[in-house]
Order: sequence, then C-alpha cells, then structure tokens
Amino acid sequence: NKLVFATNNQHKTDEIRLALAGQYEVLNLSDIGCTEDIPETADTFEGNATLKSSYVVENFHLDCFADDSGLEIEALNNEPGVYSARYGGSRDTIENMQLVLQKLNGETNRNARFKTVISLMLAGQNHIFEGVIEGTIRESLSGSKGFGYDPIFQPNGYDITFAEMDMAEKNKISHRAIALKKMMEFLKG
Ligand code: ITT
Repeated sequence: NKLVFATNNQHKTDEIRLALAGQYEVLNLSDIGCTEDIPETADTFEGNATLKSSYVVENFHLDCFADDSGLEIEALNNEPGVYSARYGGSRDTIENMQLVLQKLNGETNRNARFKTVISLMLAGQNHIFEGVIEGTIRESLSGSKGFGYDPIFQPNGYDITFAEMDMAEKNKISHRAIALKKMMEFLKG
C-alpha cells in the first residue's frame, strides 16, 4: 500500500513514515519526481494544504495528502500561524524562534498551540483532518531533536520541549499525529 505525501519537508516525511510504518509506504514529492516548490498563497492552513494536494492531483494524477501546519501564539494574535515557515521573512528556523522570543520578551501569557491540517485528495474529493496540541513557549531554546519551533514548544503536561523528545514520543501526542490518526480512521472506513 502506497500513499503520496505532498511535502518537501524531510522531517515531516520522517514523522509520517514512522507513524505509518508497517501500514503504508509513504512517497514524498521528490520520490514522485516533483521538484516544484508549490506556491502556498492561501491565508489558512486548510487552503494551503489543499493547494499542495491539488497540485499533485492536477500534475501527477495521483491521489495524495498534504499537511499544512504552524505555531499559533496567543499573545501574538496567533502569529506566526500560516506564516510559520517564513516568519519575519526568514526561512531560518533559529531566526524564526529568536523573533518569537524577542516579541514575547516580558510577556506572561506564553500559551501556544501547534496545528496541522491535512488535505486528503481521494478520487477528486477533498477530505480535511485537523490536529491541535496546546502548550507554552519557553524562555529559551532547549533540545536538538525534531525541527522548526520544537526547541521552544513545551506541550501541556510535560516538562520538556518537543525537541527533547524522541520522534516516537512526539508522534504519540503531536498535532501532526492527531490529524494523521483521523485520516487513518477515515481510510479504514
Ligand atoms: P511543505 O509545505 O513542503 O510540507 P513546509 O516546511 O513548508 O513543508 P509548512 O508550509 O506546513 O511546511 O510550514 C510549517 C512550518 O511550521 C515549518 O516549516 C515549521 O517551521 C513549523 N512547524 C510545522 N510543524 C512543526 C512541528 O511538528 N514542529 C516544529 N515546527 C513545526
């Protein structure tokens, strides 16, 4: 059983592959020969996830799913949100995190959530699945695993960041894992 995952992000691919190990072989964009950086011009996670999945359907005629995700911080009016991958105009995740910490300097409300929206395109129909995990933003970076904003995000009920967890541990509770679980339940019918 094969599933096409419309992403260029190797970390996302690794997380999804681990979660689906033994159930599906996961092919990402480079595996299907897509070298395009698909434009993400929508202003919602759902819109951008659908742009990525639709691109593969139109150009490769394959069923597939895509993940659009990001970090919403309460005290920053839910920024960086859909702009998480290029917050402040930079694609450097260390700079992105430094900008977040600088904007939250002196702020006592550290509440934040990671959100993933999956668009699954199956026989021309779009199916949407969402996953959210609530947590807080640390005062400084901690941990070197994971990717993106993982070193500053501490999920509620834990005293470590996502970047201090093994992939399997993050995969038990993450926004991406929650959305993926909903998609898998749908696929099982
Ligand atoms: P694709 O569009 O090719 O899938 P991308 O990295 O551009 O890859 P997004 O457009 O969904 O993905 O941007 C999401 C950004 O949000 C990502 O680059 C990270 O900075 C951040 N992010 C998403 N999920 C995350 C996670 O599990 N842990 C940490 N940061 C995450």
